[in-house]
This record gives sequence, structure tokens and C-alpha cells, in this order.
Amino acid sequence: MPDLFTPFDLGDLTLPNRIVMAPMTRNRAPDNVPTELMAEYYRQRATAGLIISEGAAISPQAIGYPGVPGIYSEAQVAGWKRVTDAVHDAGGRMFIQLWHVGRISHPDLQPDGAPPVAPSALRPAGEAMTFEGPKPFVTPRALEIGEIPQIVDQYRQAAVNAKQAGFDGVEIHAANGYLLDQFLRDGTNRRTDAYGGSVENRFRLLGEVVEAVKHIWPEHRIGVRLSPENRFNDIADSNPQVTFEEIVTRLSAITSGYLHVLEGDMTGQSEPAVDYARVRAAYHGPYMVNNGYDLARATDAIASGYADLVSFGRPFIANPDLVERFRRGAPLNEPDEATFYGGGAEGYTDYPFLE
Ligand code: 8OZ
Repeated sequence: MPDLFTPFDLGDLTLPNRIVMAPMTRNRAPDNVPTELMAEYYRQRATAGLIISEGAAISPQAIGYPGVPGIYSEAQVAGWKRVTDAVHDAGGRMFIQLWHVGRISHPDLQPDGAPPVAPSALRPAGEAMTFEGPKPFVTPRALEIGEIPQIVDQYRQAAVNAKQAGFDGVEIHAANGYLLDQFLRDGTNRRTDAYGGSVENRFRLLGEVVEAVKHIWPEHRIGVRLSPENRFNDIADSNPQVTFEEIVTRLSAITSGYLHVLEGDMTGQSEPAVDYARVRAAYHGPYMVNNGYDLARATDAIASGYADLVSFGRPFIANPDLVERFRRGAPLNEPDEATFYGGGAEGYTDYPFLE
């Protein structure tokens, strides 16, 4: 029976273990350019089977928070190259998460102070994080159908840039209430054109992004992240089970990279309603699970054959040597929430290793 320490092949990329570092926004890239400190943070965590980077904006419009990195400029590519060199020198592997926040932004963060864009002009409840602190979300501008090819091309170009920056692959962020998820779920997508209405239409943008990225990377180097019932960022679907079984079936027909599923609801607003075994059964490729797994649950998920890979977020913030701690059954450091978003080395690169 496989366990967390059994290697796993993503095509020609062998992961030495099944313990993945989940993508996590840390807001430590002033001017949206990755820094030496970020290289050190990821280098410390290179014993992960795979590192997935924090979300990286595919364009200036894709940005939704201060201090998040991008992957659309030369300076960003150069910054990320220092990160991937550090991870590779330490024996690791790293994908970059391609991110567009859609309506989860604010004019303060947008080019020319414009409203953010979304499938439909529906204002999310809650507040955007701006340079001046939290401000209420604004009503986004619904994308014209003629603008969509440009967005797809920004994903394609970001995938090109990712290769130049030395990444081993890319993860397409289609979860957690950001742009691609805003298209997938019917609570945020009220379009009446080819990109709204049926699940087939709501899936269209994600499908086009996957196809565009497939021109740049082989399928096994492309992951997709979904979160069928996460309410984070004020998003919902009227029937997540039906919607996401169909989305996953459609994804399975066009790609064989890993599918990364954030199970449940980070906000605790909704009762668990999705049977993930059925979501899993709809996908033929590698399956990665996430959200609140500990060593015991992760081991069960792998041994039972339900999942191939498990990603860990908070445990990797506080334990750069999480793999070794799991191997030894050693105690874990607790993460300090006060230093999750923004700041410097404190709560970032100063968590202790074993010994
Ligand atoms: C928390 C704070 C900021 C961003 C996600 C990119 O949930 C995020 C995120 C989470 O996917």
C-alpha cells in the first residue's frame, strides 16, 4: 500500500513523496516582484514532494491584494528565476500558481483605478484589502465577450513566462472565488452568452485556459485547482455536486494533469454537501486533496487509493521540514496567524527545523 513517502510520477517528473506544499498568499513581494527572502522561504521547504507557489498574477488587472507577486513582467520572471534556482539547488520541484482575482480586487489596486472585472456585474459582500487597509468591495464590470480571448492569452503568456522563470509546471487557480471560479459557479455567473448559463458554458473559459496552456506545457505539468463548496470570497453554486461532477468530467476529457481539490468550506458558512468520492471518480488523472488534512487523515487518503497526493498549507508555513517531521512522527510548530500576510522574515523564514 502506498503511503505519504511513496514516490509519485507526474509523467516524467518524479515526486519523491506525496506531501505537497499548498499555494499560499504571503504578501511579501513589494511592487509585485519576488524577492530573495521569498527564495529563502521556498528553498527551506524544498523537501516537499512538490511546492506550489502562492498565487501569481497573470496581469496587472489580475491583482487583488498588496504585495502579491506577478508573472507578467521581466522583473517578475527574473525574481522567480532566483526562487526556482534556490528550490532546485536544494533538490526540490516547484509549480507556479496562475491567478486572476476577477472581482476580488478594488480600483485602488487596478490599472488606472478602474473597477475590477468579473463574469457579471455583481458586487461581492465584504472588503477588499488595499494599501490603505480594508475597503468595501465595489461592483465589478462584466467582461465583454470580445475581451475574453485577451484574458486567455494572458494565461498562455504567463505559462510561457513560467517556463522562462524555471518552474517545473503550472497550476491554474480555478478555486476560492477568483475569476475562473466566478465563471464556474452560477451565483457569480449570470451571463447569457456562450460563457454563462449551462455548466458547459460556465466551464468554457477554464477549458479555453487549459487548452491555451497545453500549447506551452505538457498535460502532466499542468494542474488545476477547484473548490466546489468553498464560500470564501462570497461565492456559491446552487448545486455544487452536479456542477462540479460535470466540470471535472469535462476537465478529464481535455487534460491528464493533476486535479487539486480544496474540500469543504474554509468559512464554515455551509454544511458539507458534496460527495467528493464522486468528484474523484469523475477524474482519470492524478488527484490531490487539501484542507485540514493531518498526518493520519492524509495517510488514510493515500492508502485507500482515494488520493494520490495531499497538499498542506498551514503546516508548511510553520514547519519547513514538514516531510521529515511526518517521517519521524515529530511534533509540529504552530503557525502564527499574525504574520501570515505581509511583513518580513518573522513568521516566514524563522520557523525552526528539527534538531
Ligand atoms: C487568503 C488570502 C489571500 C489570498 C486563495 C489566493 O484563497 C488565496 C488567498 C487566500 O486562493
